[in-house]
Amino acid sequence: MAEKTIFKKIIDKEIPADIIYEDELCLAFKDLNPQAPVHILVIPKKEIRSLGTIEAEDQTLLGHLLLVIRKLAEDLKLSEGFRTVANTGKDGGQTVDHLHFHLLGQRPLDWPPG
Ligand code: IU
Repeated sequence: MAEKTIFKKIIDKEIPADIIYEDELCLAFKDLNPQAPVHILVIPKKEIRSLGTIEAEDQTLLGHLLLVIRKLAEDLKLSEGFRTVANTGKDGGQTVDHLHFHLLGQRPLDWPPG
């Protein structure tokens, strides 16, 4: 068995996280190193490495994650806008090999990224 990622350990409640939303398919928790006043990570409970490895069977799950992001943005009153990022692979800056969407908001965000 491969070593569990840190996010899998959070899903399994082996290590703590500041969880703000959970359902049968996903989990949302505060990023430990926030880059904006709101910085949430939304992750599937299913072990998917990245957007680079999603399959057709994940279609409903992926749509669910986006709807959860929209709901969280609404609950967190990000009415001026927000950014959703999924870093993928080495060049994408991915550091944890479990699919995650960053939800960033409550400040104006620069573009393009570095
Ligand atoms: P990335 O897209 O793979 O670079 O994002 C990983 C994020 O996970 C990053 O923003 C970290 O601050 C965050 N994180 C965390 O919230 N808790 C942890 O234990 C670890 C990373 I390791």
